[in-house]
Amino acid sequence: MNPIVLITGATSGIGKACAAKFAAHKYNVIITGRRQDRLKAVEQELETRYGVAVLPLCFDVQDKQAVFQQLQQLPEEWQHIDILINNAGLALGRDHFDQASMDDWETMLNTNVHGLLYVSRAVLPGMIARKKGHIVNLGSVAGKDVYEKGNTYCASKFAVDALSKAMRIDLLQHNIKITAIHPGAVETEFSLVRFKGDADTAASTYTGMTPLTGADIADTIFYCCSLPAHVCINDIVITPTQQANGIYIYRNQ
Ligand code: NDP
Ligand code: 8X3
Repeated sequence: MNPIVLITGATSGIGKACAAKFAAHKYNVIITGRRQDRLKAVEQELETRYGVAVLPLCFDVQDKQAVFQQLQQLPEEWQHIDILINNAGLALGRDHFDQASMDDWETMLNTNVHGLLYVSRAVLPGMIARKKGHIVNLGSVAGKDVYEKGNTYCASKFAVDALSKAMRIDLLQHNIKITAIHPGAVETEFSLVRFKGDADTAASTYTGMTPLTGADIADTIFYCCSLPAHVCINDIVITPTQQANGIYIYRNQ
């Protein structure tokens, strides 16, 4: 039987690239997201191209009840989840602390932090029973250094960093690997979401530089998940060569 990976936020960007990478290596893939039409399209593409089984689950990771309802009622053949990739997440707005939207703050914290907590707790009992599993959390360079106008997005990713460390400690006894991946600029729909559909501002994020792609991050995650049972990569910060951290980017003139 093929191993199983569950990827949250697989309708776009890094999550979608991870789904393709793992499917190409004969994993059966559980893909999640809120956009049903996108899930259907990804499902069809993966099944056709890679001949693996795909289970699309449409829910909002902020909705605790929906998360547990969907993940506790998986069909028998999907219950043995080997790898969970907590990828669903977003930034909303880029504003000074005193001017940022508090609704945006709540959505970021509810998605990036609460969503990760709910999905992890829903998946963990099976991993604990089997004494085996690997959870990959998507942090960010924003979770390593705070930058101007990053306030609550940065805080949510600092929380992902802290939770990854905490999970690694508390789940040691259950033989569960925890890997945190902290990317710099990756060209996905991230900036379009952050700037609320303003395509010009979104594109300017990547002006004068060569950003990472979703596939770059998927390759890195797949590498971490392909290591022998006794090896765990704890933490990776990965940036474009033209980026030092969340603050310093060298742009071509
Ligand atoms: P995208 O916007 O391209 O993808 C985000 C994915 O998350 C989508 O599939 C979206 O699906 C899903 N998602 C968002 N909110 C929810 C929700 N409430 N419930 C369920 N799914 C949700 O961005 P990226 O691929 O770039 O981002 C993926 C992760 O990587 C995020 O956690 C982000 O913070 C992190 N990251 C991104 C970086 C970048 O520069 N791009 C750098 C560092 C970290 P749908 O809309 O269908 O629900
Ligand atoms: C996304 C990278 O630098 O825009 O997490 O915060 S950054």
